[in-house]
Amino acid sequence: MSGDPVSKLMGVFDRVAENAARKSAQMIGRRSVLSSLGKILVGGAVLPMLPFDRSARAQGASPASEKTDTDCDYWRYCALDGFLCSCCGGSITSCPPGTEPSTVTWVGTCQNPKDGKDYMVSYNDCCGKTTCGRCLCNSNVRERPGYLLGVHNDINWCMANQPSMYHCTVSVIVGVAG
Ligand code: ABN
Repeated sequence: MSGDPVSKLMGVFDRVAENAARKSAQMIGRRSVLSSLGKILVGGAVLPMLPFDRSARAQGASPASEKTDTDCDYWRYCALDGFLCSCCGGSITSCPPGTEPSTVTWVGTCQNPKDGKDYMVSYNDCCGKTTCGRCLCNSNVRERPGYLLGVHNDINWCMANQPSMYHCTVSVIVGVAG
């Protein structure tokens, strides 16, 4: 070994590294390294094959039953064609101030996902102001053509009111199927 300080220092590093390598080789052993490597390889191959939940719920989407009364796909709006009164200063069952419910109406039958029951829903238009313009929904479950007026939703049901201006639509449960 040469006598300059840098070479001496490098020699010390070499010896420390060599000793550490020898010690770890004595303690760990080739078999244990191979077995750990094997576990990592098998785990990496099996993990992607495990089943996991790909549903919308698992990805954080709210289920249909959690829709609110300002969402068009809220269950009670299954046969509604019009503006939601819940978005227009009223609520799901009450007309906004300055308007009144239509005296004639149309009905739909919608299933509540929470209890699985079918409910008869009366869609009353609220009359007396110009159209609200917010939350336009158009769902037509079991809707029938215009000659079956009671189950046709594409009509201004304010026609029998005075004034007959259409503003928005409420959804009132009027019955439940046995
Ligand atoms: N029943 C809601 C509505 C009002 C006016 C025109 C079409 C539909």
